[in-house]
Amino acid sequence: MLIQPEADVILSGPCNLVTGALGFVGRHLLRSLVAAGIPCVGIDRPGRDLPPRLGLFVLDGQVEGIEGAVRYVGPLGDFLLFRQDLLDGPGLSALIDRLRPVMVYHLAAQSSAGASFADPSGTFTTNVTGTVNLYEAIRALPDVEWPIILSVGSAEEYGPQGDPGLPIGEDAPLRPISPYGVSKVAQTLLSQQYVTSWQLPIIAVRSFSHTGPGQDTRFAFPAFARQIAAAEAGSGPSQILVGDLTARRDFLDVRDVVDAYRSLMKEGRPGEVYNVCSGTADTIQQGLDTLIRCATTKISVRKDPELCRPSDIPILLGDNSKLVADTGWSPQYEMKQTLEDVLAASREEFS
Ligand code: A2R
Repeated sequence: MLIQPEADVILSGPCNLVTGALGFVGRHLLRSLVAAGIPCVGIDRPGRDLPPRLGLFVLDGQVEGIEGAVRYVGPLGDFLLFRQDLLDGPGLSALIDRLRPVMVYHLAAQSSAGASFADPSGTFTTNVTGTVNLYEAIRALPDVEWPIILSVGSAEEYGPQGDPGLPIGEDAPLRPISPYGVSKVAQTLLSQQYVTSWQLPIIAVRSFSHTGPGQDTRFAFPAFARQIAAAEAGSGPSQILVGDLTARRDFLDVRDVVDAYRSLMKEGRPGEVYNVCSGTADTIQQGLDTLIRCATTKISVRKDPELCRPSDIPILLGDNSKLVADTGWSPQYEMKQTLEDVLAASREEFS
């Protein structure tokens, strides 16, 4: 369906750009930005079919007169989406030149540490070359028009720190042990290099684990929740498969992560790195127990060695005091609520 461009309104003023817009965090971020009345444009790579629904947003169709754009509409407002691969440097530059965003949330990535062992090269290309292409596209704009950029890195950059190094502050040594972690170290260092060499206003974050409704089942809690929901619906076995449950992780709800990103765009200091984390760590077992307690049918658990990584970090516990001091941010969601929402989203699939 072709629609008339009210979309012009989005493109004619200062917009916020979200890379990786169709991903887990991108959807939650767009919902938050659109609800605040901010004109938003997302980009994500071409290839797969566009999802007809993204949370509260519904795919409305191509936008007449604006090549390559589709529009998602929702009760709180709309956003435009361009299919653009970050690895296509010239295409990306042309799009950035056309959009001239005032803020760029750079989320696009191969985002799974586990998957990075099977595809280290693809992980590196996407996370490092994709970031270079984005920064070069932005640098080509007149410097008075440079947007503030948020580069999203990961706690996987820290790797194992040992007990005396906990909680992990931003100055901790970087000891990544997955291809993903190494790629995110490179992304964060590149961000700092662009600040130093060119004064591009980039704020870097290292985000610890986060979950919430809509996360991919490559990640532990959505994978458990989906199996539980399938068992409840009689569509799957009551014995669920799990990986290593002993790892301790510092978990946040994705909606709190989105709030932290937005706060940093307002109050954060370009050139700085910020941990985004809760400051507490639980085992994956504890989260699984919470999900099982919420189940309406009896669930048993079997360990599947295939689900364990070749190397894993025993504990990631972050220090969020820099983020809190600079922005006043504090998390709003209890982990129990988050996990109930993850399970509720999985149940919808089977209803
Ligand atoms: O791989 P796909 O087809 O699912 O698309 C992902 C997209 N993406 C790209 N977009 C443009 N050009 C590329 N070359 C490219 N490669 C991947 O980025 C996906 O739609 C999005 C990332 O979403 P998720 O995998 O769901 O990640 P999530 O959880 O939203 O994480 C956001 C950021 C990432 O930088 C993570 O490394 C960090 O937070 O934890």
